[in-house]
Amino acid sequence: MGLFTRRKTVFVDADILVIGGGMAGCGATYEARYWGRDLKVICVEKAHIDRSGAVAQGLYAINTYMGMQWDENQPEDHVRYARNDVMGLVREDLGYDIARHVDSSVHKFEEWGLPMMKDPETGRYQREGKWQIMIHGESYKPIVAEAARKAATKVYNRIMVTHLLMDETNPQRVAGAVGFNVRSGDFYVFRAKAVIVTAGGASHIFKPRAAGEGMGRTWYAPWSSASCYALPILVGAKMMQMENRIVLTRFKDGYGPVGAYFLHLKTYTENAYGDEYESRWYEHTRELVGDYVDKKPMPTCLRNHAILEEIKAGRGPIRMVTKEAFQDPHKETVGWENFLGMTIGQAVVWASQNIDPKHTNPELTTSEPYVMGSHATCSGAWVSGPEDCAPADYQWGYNRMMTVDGLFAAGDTAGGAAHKFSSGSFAEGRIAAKAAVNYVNDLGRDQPQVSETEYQDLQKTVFQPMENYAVGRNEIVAGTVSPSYLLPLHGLQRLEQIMDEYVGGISAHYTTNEPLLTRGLELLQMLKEDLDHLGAEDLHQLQRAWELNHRVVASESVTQHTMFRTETRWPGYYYRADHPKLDDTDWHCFTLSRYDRESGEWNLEKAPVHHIID
Ligand code: SFD
Ligand code: AMP
Repeated sequence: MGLFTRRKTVFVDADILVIGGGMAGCGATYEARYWGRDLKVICVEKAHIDRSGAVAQGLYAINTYMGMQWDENQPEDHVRYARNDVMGLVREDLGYDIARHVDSSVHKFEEWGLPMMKDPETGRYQREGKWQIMIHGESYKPIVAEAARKAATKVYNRIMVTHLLMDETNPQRVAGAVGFNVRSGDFYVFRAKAVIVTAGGASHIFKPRAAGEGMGRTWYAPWSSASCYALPILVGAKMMQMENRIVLTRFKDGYGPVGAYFLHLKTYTENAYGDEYESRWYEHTRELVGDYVDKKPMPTCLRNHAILEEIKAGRGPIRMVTKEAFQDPHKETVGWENFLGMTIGQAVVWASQNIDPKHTNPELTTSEPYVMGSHATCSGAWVSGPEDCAPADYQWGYNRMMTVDGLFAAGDTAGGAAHKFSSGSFAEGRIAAKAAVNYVNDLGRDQPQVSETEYQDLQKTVFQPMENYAVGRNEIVAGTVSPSYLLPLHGLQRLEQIMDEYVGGISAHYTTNEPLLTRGLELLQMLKEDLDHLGAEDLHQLQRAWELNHRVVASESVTQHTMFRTETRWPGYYYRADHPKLDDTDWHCFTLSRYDRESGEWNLEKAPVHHIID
C-alpha cells in the first residue's frame, strides 16, 4: 500500500464544477462567472486548457454562425437545416436555443482577438457556406481558453476525472467528482453543488483505418475518450440517440475535413473513371429512405451512402476534383492553409505521398464511426430544454440539466442538437452555466454531501491498475504479455475490434444485425469483466486505463441503442441489414436509455419527437 501513501489527496470545494475545458467547458466557465459573481467556479481539464480538446490544433472555419445582424439567417432556418440533415430526429427546442444565442459568442471570439476573414466587398464575415464563416484559427483554442482562465476561480489542468460523486442523502443528486493528476498522481476530490459535464465526444471506440503507428490519425481528436458519456451513464443519467454514430467523408490518410473544399473552393467528387456518381444512386436511396433523399442540402449520411455504394460497385476510389480550383492561386492558398491551420497532418500526408492537389485529384475515404453531439449527429445526454420553448415532456428542471439533479451537459456531451460545432458548443456551455448558477442559488441550505466511504472506495478503484501492474509485472511471459493483467492498449484494440466487427465498423462495411449485436454485447460483457485486471505501469498508462473504461461504457450504450432501433435510419452511418429501410411509422422517435449500475441492466424506451418549427 506504499503506493497510495506517497500520494496526496486534495480536496477542492466548488459551487460549480466544469468537467472538461474544451469549447463547451470554456463557454460554461466564462458564463458561470458572469451570472455567479461570488461563486466558486472550478474547471478541471485532463490536458492543458490552452491546447485541449477537438480544437487543440485550431480550426479554419466557425461552422455555426447565423449572421442575424445582416439578416443572413434566422434561428428557425438552422433548426430546419439540422433536422433535415439528421433525418428528422433532432431536439428542435435545444437547436433553436443555441441558434438564437450563437452569434453573440462568435462576436466575443472576435473581441478576444480571433482573426476573422472578412468579405472585402461587404465587410461582413467571409462566408465559407450558408452557415460557416472563415477564420485564421490556429490560435482559436488559446484565445477562448484565456477568457475561461480569467473567469475561473481556478483551472485544474492535467487532472483526469474518472467518476462522479453522488449526494449522500439524495442518490438522485450529484455532489462532485473524483480524478487524479496525470503528472503527480495526486487524488482529487471535488465537492460541488452543480456539475457541468463538457468532456467532448468519443473517437477510438471503433477500429480506425490507420492502425499501429498511425493510430492517432483519426478525424476526431484521438483524446476524445467518451468520458462525457461514461461519467453520466454510470450515475444513471438518461442518454439519447446513442446509435446515431457519425461517419465522415475525409481526405484519405490525413482525415482532412472536406467542408471548405465543397463549400468555398467548389470542388466536387468523381469516381475512379472520372464520372459523376451521386445521381446514379438516387432511385436506390429513395427506396431506402423515401422523400428524405430530396432534402437540400442532401443529408450528410446520404452523401456517404452514395460513396459507399459506388465503391462497392467497384468504381472506387472516389476523388475530390481539385485540379481545376487549384489553378486559381487564391484558392490554392486557401486549400493548403485550410489544413495548415486545422489538420496539419493532411498537408504532411500530401507532401509525403507526392500529392499536389493542383496536379493530382486526392482520394477521399469514409472514416470509422465516432460518437458525438456537435456535428451532423446528436448522440448524448437527454437534457431538459429551455423554459420558454421546450415542450412540457422535454422540461423537468433547469435548462441543459440531465435526468440527475444538479448535473448539466453541453457540447458533444448533450444530445439532440446537431450542427452546433465549435461556436454552438461554446454557446451551449454558456446556456448550461447560466442555468447551473440558478440551480445553485436555488439550493439554499439544502446542500449536497459527499460520502467519505464513497470517495475512499473510489480512490482504491482508480489506482487499482497500478497495483495490478506492481503485483503482476514479474510474471511477464513475453515482452508485454502477462498472464495476470491486461494492458490498456490491448484492451483498446479488443474493444475496437468488437465494435468494428459486430456493431457496424469499417471492416463490416458499417453493417450489423440483431445476431451480431447480441454477440457484440456478450463480448463487451467479457471485456468489462477483464477491465478489473487492467495493468498500468505509470500514470500515463493509468490515464489510458480510465479512458478505456469510459470508452467501453459508451460502446455498450451505442450497441444497446443500435439493437433497440430496428430500422436503418441513417444509411451511410450504419446499416441494420435485418431492417434495411427507414421506418417513419414506428421510428420517428428518439431512443432513450438508462443504465442501472446496481443490476447492470439497460432500460430502453422511445420518446416522441416534437416539431416546434414548421
Ligand atoms: O469542419 C476531460 N470541429 C469543427 N467545428 C467548427 O466550428 N469548425 C470546424 O471547421 C470544425 N471542424 C473540425 C472540428 C473538430 C476537429 C477535431 C477537426 C475539425 C479536425 C468540431 C468542434 O471542434 C467540436 O464541435 C467542439 O470542439 C466540441 O466541443 P466540446 O467542448 O464538446 O468538446 P472538446 O472541445 O473536444 O472539449 C472536451 C474537453 O474535455 C476534456 N476531457 N477533462 C477532464 N477529465 C476527463 N475525463 C476528460 N475527458 C475529456 C478534453 O481534454 C477537452 O479539453 S470540421 O471538420 O467539422
Ligand atoms: P466538414 O468539413 O465535412 O466537417 O464540414 C464542415 C461544414 O460543411 C459542416 O457544416 C458540414 O455540414 C458542411 N458540409 C460539408 N460538406 C458539405 C456538402 N457537400 N454540402 C453541404 N454542406 C457540406
